[in-house]
Amino acid sequence: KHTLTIIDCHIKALLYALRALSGSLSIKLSVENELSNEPLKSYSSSVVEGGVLLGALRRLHDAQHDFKFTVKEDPNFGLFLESVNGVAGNKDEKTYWEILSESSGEFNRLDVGIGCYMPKADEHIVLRYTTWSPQQ
Ligand code: B12
Repeated sequence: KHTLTIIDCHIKALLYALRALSGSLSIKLSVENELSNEPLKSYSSSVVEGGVLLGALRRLHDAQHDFKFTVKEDPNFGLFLESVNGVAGNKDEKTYWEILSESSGEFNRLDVGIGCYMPKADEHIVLRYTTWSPQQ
């Protein structure tokens, strides 16, 4: 078991070095559902330097069979994240996927959508299924 842990560490270090060489950034992605008791899911993904969050979601989807998402094009603001892992936002129920960035336990909403936002290295992005209030 000990040897396996060491090998695991080396593989991680190697992957990290390869990503740095190819100009891609690692990010952490969490998916949480505020409206159900479903456990939080965490993934890691990567995006090319200067690339947008959509790229990290696509890469994750291609690599991981239990992560899927759909988008809808808005004529003014670009891509709207419509559903994650089969759960879709709904106008009548006022539910949607909120996109946040977490740092030191503090959560901040992104000020643009997935087609515009450029993640930083090692950023923790949170997709949170929640409801919107009337003033939002
Ligand atoms: C209400 C609102 C919402 C509601 C829409 C609910 C609904 N169905 O009515 C909810 C809460 C869902 C929402 C979510 C978000 N929003 Co909003 N929203 C608004 C707001 C205040 C008014 C929109 C509106 O009702 N217009 C009137 C109707 C008649 O026009 P409409 O074209 O049909 O409106 C649609 C679009 O605005 C769309 N929409 C709303 N927000 C967003 C965000 C993105 C990225 C996209 C592609 C579409 C989109 O939903 C509306 C209804 O279908 C605008 C501010 C503004 N100036 O427009 C921000 C605004 C559009 N939202 C913004 C943002 C950033 C977001 C989020 C990314 C925030 C986040 N970090 O989670 C999320 C989207 C996440 C995702 N899943 O992709 C920004 C977009 C900036 C940009 N250049 O990308 C704006 C301009 C506010 C701002 N200045 O920060 N939003």
